[in-house]
Amino acid sequence: MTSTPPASVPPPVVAATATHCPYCALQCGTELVEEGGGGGGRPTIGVRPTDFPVNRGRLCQKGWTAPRLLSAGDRLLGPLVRDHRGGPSRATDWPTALDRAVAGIRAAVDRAGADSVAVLGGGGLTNEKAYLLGKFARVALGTSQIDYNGRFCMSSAAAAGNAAFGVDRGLPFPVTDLEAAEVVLLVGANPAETMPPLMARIAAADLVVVDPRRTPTAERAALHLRTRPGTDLALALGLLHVAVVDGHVDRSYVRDRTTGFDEAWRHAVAWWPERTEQVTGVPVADQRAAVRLLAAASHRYVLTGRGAEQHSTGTDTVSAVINLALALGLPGRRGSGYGCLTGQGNGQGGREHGQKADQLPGYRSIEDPSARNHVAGVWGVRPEDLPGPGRSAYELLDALGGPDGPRALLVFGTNPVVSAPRAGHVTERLAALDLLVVADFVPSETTRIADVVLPTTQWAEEDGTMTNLEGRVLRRRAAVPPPPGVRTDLEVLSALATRLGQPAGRFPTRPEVVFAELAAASAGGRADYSGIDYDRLDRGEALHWPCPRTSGAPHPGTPRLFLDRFAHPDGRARFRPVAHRPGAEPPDDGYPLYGTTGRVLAHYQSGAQTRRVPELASVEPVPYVEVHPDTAGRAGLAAGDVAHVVTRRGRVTATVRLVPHLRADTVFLPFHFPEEGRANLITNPELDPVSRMPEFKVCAVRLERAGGTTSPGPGGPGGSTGAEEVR
Ligand SMILES: Nc1nc2c(c(=O)[nH]1)N[C@H]1C(S)=C(S)[C@@H](COP(=O)(O)OP(=O)(O)OC[C@H]3O[C@@H](n4cnc5c(=O)[nH]c(N)nc54)[C@H](O)[C@@H]3O)O[C@H]1N2
Ligand SMILES: Nc1nc2c(c(=O)[nH]1)N[C@H]1C(S)=C(S)[C@@H](COP(=O)(O)OP(=O)(O)OC[C@H]3O[C@@H](n4cnc5c(=O)[nH]c(N)nc54)[C@H](O)[C@@H]3O)O[C@H]1N2
Ligand code: SF4
Ligand SMILES: [Mo]
Repeated sequence: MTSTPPASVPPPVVAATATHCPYCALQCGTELVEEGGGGGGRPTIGVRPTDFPVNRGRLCQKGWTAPRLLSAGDRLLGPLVRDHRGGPSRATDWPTALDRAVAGIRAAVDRAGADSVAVLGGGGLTNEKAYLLGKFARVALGTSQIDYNGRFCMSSAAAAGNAAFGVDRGLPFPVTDLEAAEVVLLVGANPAETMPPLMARIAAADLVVVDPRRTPTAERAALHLRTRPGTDLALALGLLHVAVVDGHVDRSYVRDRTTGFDEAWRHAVAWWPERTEQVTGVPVADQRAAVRLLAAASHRYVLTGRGAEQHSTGTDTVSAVINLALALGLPGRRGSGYGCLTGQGNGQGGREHGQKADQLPGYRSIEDPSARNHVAGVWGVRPEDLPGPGRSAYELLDALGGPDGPRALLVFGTNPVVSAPRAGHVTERLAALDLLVVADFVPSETTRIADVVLPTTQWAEEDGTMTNLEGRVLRRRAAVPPPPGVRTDLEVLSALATRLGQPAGRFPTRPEVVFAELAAASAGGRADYSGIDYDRLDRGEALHWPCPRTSGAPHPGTPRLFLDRFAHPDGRARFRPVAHRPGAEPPDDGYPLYGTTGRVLAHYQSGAQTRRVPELASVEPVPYVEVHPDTAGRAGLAAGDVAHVVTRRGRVTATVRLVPHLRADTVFLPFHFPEEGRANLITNPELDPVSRMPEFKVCAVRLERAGGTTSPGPGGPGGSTGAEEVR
């Protein structure tokens, strides 16, 4: 057999590789096929959807174009270092780059101890990477200072879900259960743009959509409740009020399966419909219609998205929504339920394996002595040597380079220069570090200011597992070899750990080996993966956690949680009594409008990936702001004008897009754009007291023409819109 076949022999038929889309939490099933020689000797890869249950032969345009990123023209193909902060960066070899990173880590530790080194992870990392990153921080660095971008994404829903049900899994049922839904209430979610194939799963249902904007999802709704931003908590209390007063509470369910209804009701009793209308802007008739629709159906679901959650009131808001779902008797019932639509590809698994400041693998608390014992045993360290909880993501970023804050930061899988709230300030904090190390596969706005850039493999070049929004563990499979010069994140972590004096065996680089260790570390935890292995996944078993190891027949996994009991010791779900409070920054004369932010179909997150895909970049090439025509007119702005959207924290430059269906008191900015178009230059980092989630979804803004300022006072922009309605 020769290694190079003669030219006359046709190339071997390459079998398709079954894997999943790299982007969102739906994790659509795909097959990758080699389509011949691409640029630079790299094969080009074609993608096609599979009949996987969440997508059944569909993909959104991000999924269709995902392979383009593998051959991005400016892909990082070798490490970069900067000899001094702010100086030019230069290409180097791996040993030099790793030595440089480790020298900087050691210098920070020598100066101020282990907590002077911090780690920021991401919900796009595979389970294996997220697990090894948490272990690296706690064991190799010995730091408590690790958190991840899921804090900006899922943390409020997770806190509320844990409080209500005793465990938090985005959807406690398979996505396909939604196909039988007659009614779906979507609170602050826009799946028509953020998870398009999901719309086919809920196509048969009447949708009730709560969103200040008439989104493509709201266009398809039977009922659109166009709330004032930041008032979903009041709306949920109001809907509970209607449900109780109009006699729709499922009394026997509340009696048999829950506790705390009376206390929750006491907080909703004063939210009669007229008051709710005044605060939320949702007409009384629509409140009643929404509850009636939900109450009349036998298969009904309530789902929340970031619009409800990314608030300083996010945890209480989700709790109020769950209270409504419990009163109607939905959670833990076949054909009905409550769920949160998780966001990033591994937004679910990413939060279970220990990259969150207060958690150890298996979704365990880092403060729980038995969890510490168990995990320390798996890691071969002493429990007393494991650090305690660290700062939450924004608090960590805010502390960087400050008197008690970390001096060095390692970033894996997030782009905070674009995606963190109050991004101008965060960028300054990053610049104040002594050392910034970033692992990525493309140049991001954060790699651009790093001292050491470590180039990594991408989804189609690596093996691993992801856990999708329904808690199902999925195999990511390598379809092409990585370009020479890049390493996997696992290899990077292992190389750093061994340079820091760790035994190599403690930081394995084979994903399957890491998974086996992760599974052992999770055993007995809330997210128990110990019964899952690559063989079972490769046989196509649909394994949803918890899936504990058994001595007899393998555990089948748990597609539906809570059917018999909730995860609290008494088996009951808990109503959580919550009272309304407004957002942290109400509009005033100087900043009379609500500013909110979110996503568009063509772009993903900070845009580091999708802005590099020509087919996507050309759909939405520039930052824009959605404005009601009347509001624009008052600010002297017309369609296509360049505007500044200004808050107390800074201003964004964006092109005006007139949207007649938008609330006149609200403007909307997508957050996918860099530089002066970063929506996060203006967002408010006020944190939810429980989840530490920042208030991405509402702050007080004013509009100005770029280059000239219009007077914002009474009668100025927004004069008769948001400000007065609120008062
Ligand atoms: N195309 C695309 N898809 C994605 C992503 C992406 O970046 N691009 N990201 C993935 C990730 S990580 C996530 S977290 C999900 C997010 O998925 P979604 O939650 O669907 O996305 P968002 O656009 O952030 O917010 C949803 C809606 O909330 C509305 N909203 C704003 N303020 C409020 C409010 O106060 N109340 C209510 N009720 N609604 C409000 C916005 O108008 C927006 O339409 O999407 C995932 N899918
Ligand atoms: N204003 C506003 N801000 C927001 C939001 C909002 O709605 N409004 N939403 C928030 C939410 S929900 C989220 S999830 C965050 C997301 O924001 P980010 O965390 O910034 O998300 P990404 O753009 O996905 O950044 C991931 C980076 O890591 C790289 N990357 C991807 N996979 C890997 C990997 O496996 N290994 C390595 N080493 N690198 C990888 C990508 O190339 C990219 O540069 O933004 C938050 N920020
Ligand atoms: S919906 Fe999500 S997982 Fe599916 S193709 Fe689009 S980005 Fe990928
Ligand atoms: Mo997210």
